[in-house]
Amino acid sequence: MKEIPLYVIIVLHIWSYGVKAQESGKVCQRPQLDNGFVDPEQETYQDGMTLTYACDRGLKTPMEGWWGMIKCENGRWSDSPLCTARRSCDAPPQVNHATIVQQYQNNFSNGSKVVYKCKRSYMMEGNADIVCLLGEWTSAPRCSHEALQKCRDSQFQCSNRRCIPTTWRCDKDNDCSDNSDEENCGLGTANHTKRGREK
Ligand SMILES: [Ca+2]
Repeated sequence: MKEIPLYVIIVLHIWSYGVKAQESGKVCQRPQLDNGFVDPEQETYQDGMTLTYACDRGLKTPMEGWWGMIKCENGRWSDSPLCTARRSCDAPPQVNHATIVQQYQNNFSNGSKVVYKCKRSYMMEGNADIVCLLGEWTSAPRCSHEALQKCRDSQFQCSNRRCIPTTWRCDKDNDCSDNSDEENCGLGTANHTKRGREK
């Protein structure tokens, strides 16, 4: 068998050493951070190193403390550093015909969650829980009785889905509470009143 020349062996050694060195210590580049500063400030960071960062006056990191922390993990940062104006949320939005299961608070920290529950005979559309993400709540559900309530033949369905007796339509009384029973009443249909009649 022909012997492998010495220079080939040397080149292979150098090459494999280089690959190993690259694999074991992939460095991270300095992360992009607007409105804040990193510490320590370097161009590259070694694998496994933790970088702290802080935000300019009035801005906050997504974390609870003043400082944010990210770690260089094999060439990638564990998270993107971020400085935003707010991270906590005010009270969650009110949803008609729903209650919030948790106790009321004035301030909700980033990542906190509240759960809505529709009142009896109302059905939920959307997710029951919403999350506070950097000062904004994710979209809240709706509670409607649309699907549950269907009027009988002798009834008129209001735009708000309430059911009223058909005879209450076009009688100059707002029985639906959204006045939809008094809309589109042609001439001559609204000439009776039910004053004095029990509703
Ligand atoms: Ca009416």
